[in-house]
Amino acid sequence: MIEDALGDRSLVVVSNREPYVHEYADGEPAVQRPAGGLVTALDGVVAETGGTWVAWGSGDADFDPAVAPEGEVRMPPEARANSADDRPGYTLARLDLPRRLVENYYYGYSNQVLWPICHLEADPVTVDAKFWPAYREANRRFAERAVAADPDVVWFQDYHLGLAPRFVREQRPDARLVQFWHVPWPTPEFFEICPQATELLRGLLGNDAVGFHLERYADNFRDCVARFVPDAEVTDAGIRYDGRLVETYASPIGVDTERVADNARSDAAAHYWERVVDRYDLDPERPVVLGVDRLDYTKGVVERLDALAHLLETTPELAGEFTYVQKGTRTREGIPAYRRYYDAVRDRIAELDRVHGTEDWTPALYIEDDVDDRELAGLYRNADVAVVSSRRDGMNLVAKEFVAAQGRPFPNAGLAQTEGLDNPARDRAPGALVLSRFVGAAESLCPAALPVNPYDVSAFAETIRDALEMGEPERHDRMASLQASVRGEDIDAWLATQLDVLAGRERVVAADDD
Ligand code: ADQ
Repeated sequence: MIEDALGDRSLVVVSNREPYVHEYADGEPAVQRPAGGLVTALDGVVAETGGTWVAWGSGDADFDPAVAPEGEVRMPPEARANSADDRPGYTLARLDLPRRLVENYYYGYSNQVLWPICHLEADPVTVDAKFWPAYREANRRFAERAVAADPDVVWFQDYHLGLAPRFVREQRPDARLVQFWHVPWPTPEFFEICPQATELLRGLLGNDAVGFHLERYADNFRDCVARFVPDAEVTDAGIRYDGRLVETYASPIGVDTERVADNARSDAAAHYWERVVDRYDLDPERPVVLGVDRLDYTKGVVERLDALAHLLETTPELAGEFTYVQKGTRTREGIPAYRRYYDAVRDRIAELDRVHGTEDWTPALYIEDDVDDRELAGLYRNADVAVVSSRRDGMNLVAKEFVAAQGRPFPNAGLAQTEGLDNPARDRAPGALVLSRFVGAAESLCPAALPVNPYDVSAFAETIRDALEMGEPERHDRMASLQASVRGEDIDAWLATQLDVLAGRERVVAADDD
């Protein structure tokens, strides 16, 4: 697929995060494999082209002389440099960024200015005079390293790299540059609070194409260009800027549905769930409501816990009838708003348990285990209800992974028949999904997923109750529809579109069946 798309053109992928991290374990550098479908999928693409992946080297052993003194290492780990066999591989080019730069470009501009603005959150926006120069400097370094790889095609990932395309364009007017923006793009009325609105847009217009999950985000981007870049002309064919035509496109990201379904059926998934049941003394007959989130204020975890508290206050007969399991991951802890958010989540969970808990029942659990994909799938498959309640989210892959993990066909015979294992996963109906209207995934998953406005506490509480009370036939019907959507927009479909765009090929848009 990749060879067809790019031929012998060389590809350079640029992202803030690296696909493999070297960390010291017992004093020795050890490579950590990526978790999650996106990195795995991109890893496969770059490996097939034999190209270069430029990223910030964040691991403490990344620059160990035994690993990569100059920051360059052959990846994936199995691919040996100059190997006689033809196993694919690529060069991971790690940038050794000074701590101060990382603080101001990553924890600063990227995550205290751009992230909240893109998610329509004005309050957490914090502008420090050091942030923007650091963002420029970091982007310049990413761009320089990309140019050094002599690329024909450069593929930038996400909002940390808004200026790099322009820097690369200045040195490589002939290269094809494409960027995928993984978070929403706000309306001009909101984007104008960004002090560097115009410069940032000019940076992105260094690309030949800029991709978003939804058409709506691409429309917002074009509206922002029309408003803030006076010398750009927004036309139906694209944006005319600097003598070039910049295309925008929408391409909803998805998950590797087979892989997630296999993970959910694995022994590791069953074992992990068994451990959770034992550790917290969960009653196997009591339904589980699940939340899986990075503890980011955009994810609406606090709103969800408030809705659960409201539900128990207004419907006391539900006491003891379910357990809420919050799988959390701490994130961006260098930023005060994130540390406060973590505390707020923990406090609310403690409060729920204090106010509503009894000797036989703990209403809410918090799990912070470092889980792999299979263990995570074990949580998904054993939940009766999953709640994704982001205040705003570009797409949200947790919702899609939950759907894919419910397996097929139903009822899930595979789980019950896992050999040699007293598998605690019940042979039962699939879980129900409660989904915020404000995530990109809602466009394809609602109304088969029960839609909620996370700000509407009483309606949210009622929807959780509806999901808990949903009968088996309805669970099957809804899940069949959700699975069709998730399979139709999976990671392969997303990658195929990206490859077409990277290659500059005409894309064939599938005709609607009806
Ligand atoms: P994120 O904000 O990180 O991604 P999301 O898409 O929900 O949000 O999750 C990404 C991955 O993290 C998923 O594969 C999930 O399995 C994993 N994950 C999340 N919480 C976890 C937890 N507590 N424990 C273990 N794993 C966890 C950004 C955008 C999204 C967009 C993606 C991809 O914010 O809107 O869907 O990029 O484009």
